[in-house]
Amino acid sequence: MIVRLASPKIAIRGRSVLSLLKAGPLCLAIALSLSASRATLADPADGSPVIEVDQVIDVRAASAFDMFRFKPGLLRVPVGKRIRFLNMRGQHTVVSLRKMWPKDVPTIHLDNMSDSIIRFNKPGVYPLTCKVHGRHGMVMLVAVGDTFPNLEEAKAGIPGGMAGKRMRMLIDELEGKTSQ
Ligand SMILES: [Cu+2]
Repeated sequence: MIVRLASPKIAIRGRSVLSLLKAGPLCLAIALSLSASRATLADPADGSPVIEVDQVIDVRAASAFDMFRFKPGLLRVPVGKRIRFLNMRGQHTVVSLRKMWPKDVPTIHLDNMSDSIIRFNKPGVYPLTCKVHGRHGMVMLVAVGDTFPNLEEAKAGIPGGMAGKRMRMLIDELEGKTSQ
């Protein structure tokens, strides 16, 4: 399988992935070739399978809130883990929720990428939304490590509307206030 950088399509605070690589990024995004197979990828760090997040449109859902989703909504991973973002159905994006994002970590912006890998190298909570469907509550939370230095700050930046509703549910789940 050919893996290539598609830096023109990925901008993290306006800089290309290649320039981030040179700068020693905290988040590393690699877009896989569109022709890449769906075969499970191995994490080069330890050979374990790369964790996958899908962006789904469930046409059988009773409401928009349930129709447009990241799957899973809450994802807990160890520091340094790679996450593969799939976008198999629909025109989705993966974008940092800036008001909740750790101040010292470059934000993420993937537009309509079918298959991308992002590595999270610092403990914390990383809230992501889809620009297109965020208003329906299409947000997710990546929780990296065992402690989350920016959690309280992130809570203060929870957006309104359906996105905020889902984000509060995810944070409650993270903090063990629900049993999902
Ligand atoms: Cu979407």
